[in-house]
Amino acid sequence: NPVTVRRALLSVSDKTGLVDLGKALAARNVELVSTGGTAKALREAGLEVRDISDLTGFPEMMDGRVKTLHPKVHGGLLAVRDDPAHAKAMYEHGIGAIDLVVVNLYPFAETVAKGSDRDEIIENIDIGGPSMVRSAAKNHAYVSIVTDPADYGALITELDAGVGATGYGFRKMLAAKAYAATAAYDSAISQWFAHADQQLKFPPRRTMASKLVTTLRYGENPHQQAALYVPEGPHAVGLPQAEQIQGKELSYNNYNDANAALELVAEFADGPPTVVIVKHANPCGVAVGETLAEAWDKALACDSVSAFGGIVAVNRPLDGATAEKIAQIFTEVVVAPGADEAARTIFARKKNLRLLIVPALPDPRRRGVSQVVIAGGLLVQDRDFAHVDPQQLKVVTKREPTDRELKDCLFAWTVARHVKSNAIVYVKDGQTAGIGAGQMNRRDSARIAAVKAKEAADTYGWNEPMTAGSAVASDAFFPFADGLLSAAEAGATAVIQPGGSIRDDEVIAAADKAGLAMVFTGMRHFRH
Ligand code: 93A
Repeated sequence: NPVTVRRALLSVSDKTGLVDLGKALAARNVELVSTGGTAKALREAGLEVRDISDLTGFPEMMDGRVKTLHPKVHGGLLAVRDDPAHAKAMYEHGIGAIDLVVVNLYPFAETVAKGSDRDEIIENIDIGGPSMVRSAAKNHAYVSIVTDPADYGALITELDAGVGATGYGFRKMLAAKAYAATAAYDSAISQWFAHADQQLKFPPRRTMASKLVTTLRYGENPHQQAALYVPEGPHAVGLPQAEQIQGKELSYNNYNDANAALELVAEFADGPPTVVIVKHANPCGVAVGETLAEAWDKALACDSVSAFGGIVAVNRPLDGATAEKIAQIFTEVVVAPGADEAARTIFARKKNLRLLIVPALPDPRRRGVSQVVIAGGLLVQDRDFAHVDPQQLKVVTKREPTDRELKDCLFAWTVARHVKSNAIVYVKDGQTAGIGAGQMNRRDSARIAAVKAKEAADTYGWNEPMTAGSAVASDAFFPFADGLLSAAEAGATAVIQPGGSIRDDEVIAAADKAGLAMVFTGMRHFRH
């Protein structure tokens, strides 16, 4: 059922493409109604606009907090037009139908990201915008709701095809997109609330004061002295708070590697049984399974050569079956949030294996600072606490990832942020299939990961490497198509990466040509 668009309500924070859209609508005899800033921008371009306050009979008030929250707006959006009772209510209360809503919301995430203070962040929680979006989307039987400036062109095309009217399929597609937008918006707000209290004043006037816990046998090399400290203020729990059940004293490298394993496995705190194997601070196998024992087998299969002498972390108390499997290869350290009697008994046979029980897994989203000593100074930064909201992923290819691909993409993305740059991580069915770490160019990382996957296939006698049909993550954008193409060659069918290269178009075209599904995260996770 086509609906002719006679009146449009425009209220946008991001004014990209607004004037062109306003002109196109005006040329199609659509009445434009707008809120303050939007009306101003349209008027300055010479367009005729009706103020929202004229429509509601109320001024915009309370610093703009109440602009469109009014029955004349929401009645106009929500009325079921062919319901006589609704039509009567519209008539009695002087409510006019609104056929099109163009809204994008106060830039909440951007306000947080630029380090604004609490008041400004709160002020950027949009209430009226999402309300209109949700009203219009609910009533998509009659109303078109556009929330993304990228859809302005499609809207005009639709209007022209329908001689001034939109079709049901188009409105329904827009409504689905609208609810995804408000869901992502609220999710960003709720994430901020979860972490607002931990927000640090940056930069700190002084760097963390710490107290000595213990000296270590030596540092990264035997000729270096070393010691372990804990911060004096509030801090996360981790290895310094762990109980060592057995094994030799931890070395400097053990701490560094075990911490890498612990911080990665903590990403899966709420997930299924997960095992991480680390070597030289890089993961060489990560997997989830029905049981920890199954996850161990899957993690080991990624790179069983590197796993020798590795550091293992798990996301739940260790059981005997898993301990038995771990004990079959030489393992330096095992970190777990618990271990049952059977596991302890099995490990007791391995005198040198260090077993550490941590009181809890550290929160990967906690705020904090990281610091690096440079000649003559100290580089201090926020720890990399930010996590991409899966709802904010942007599909950039013609093909959308399947559910399975998307799941593997997110898994690969989580692992990749814990791999030294340049990081390339292949994942298939909740199991790393190949990891390329620490190379000076991205293509080499992609190649190394593929070579390792081939070696694993040879070791296990598989017909094809696990990279066939995998998802691949890249910690930073592909600057050229070559890295992506070598991933496709290795058999990857889905890609997750930040995007943002000046050659994105080239990379997307290459992905389309290879039939890949690709999503952009908009967030980079370098780790050096
Ligand atoms: O402060 S609000 O939550 N209260 C409202 O009633 C309201 N109506 C629209 N925010 C509201 N908006 C938002 O204002 C829109 O979502 C849009 O982002 C922005 C546009 O304001 P302006 O046209 O003044 O630039």
